[in-house]
Amino acid sequence: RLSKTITAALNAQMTKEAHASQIYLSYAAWADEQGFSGIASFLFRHANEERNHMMKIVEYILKRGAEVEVIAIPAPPENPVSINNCFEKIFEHEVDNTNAIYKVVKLSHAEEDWATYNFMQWFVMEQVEEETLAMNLLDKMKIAGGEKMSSDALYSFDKDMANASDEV
Ligand code: OFO
Repeated sequence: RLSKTITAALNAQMTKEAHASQIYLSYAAWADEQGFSGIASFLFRHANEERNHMMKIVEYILKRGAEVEVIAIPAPPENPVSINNCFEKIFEHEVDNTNAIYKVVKLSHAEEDWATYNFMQWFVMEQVEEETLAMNLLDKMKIAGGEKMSSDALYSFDKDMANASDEV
């Protein structure tokens, strides 16, 4: 059975995943408005992924017979100022989320809740994927000039992103 602290931590993480989904959603809409439909499509797909992460936690809490608490999702941060900045913000957010996940892992370890500890390992590995993905994209942009990327380079980056794999 899930303890009160673990239930609260999982609910908080569930809301964090929903928040991440909203962040991707808002950046996707922003990218689309800027004319970058490929990047927008990548970000919309990722918004769905984060929602799936949220559902994964909801299902786990329910499966363990504990209570799911759906609360308000904080508003996403301000829009990025450039495509490069967009992925920098995404990377920072993913690192932040990794730290939040580690806290749940730590807590489940401390409570010797091995089922939750095991459940959380999927998220640990998923964060490795997502941080690497964001880092790779930032590297790609860096090679193409980073903040000073030419419109040609941005154009082809956007085109690539339309069909880019969401996995590393
Ligand atoms: Fe961005 O990943 Fe969820 O956990």
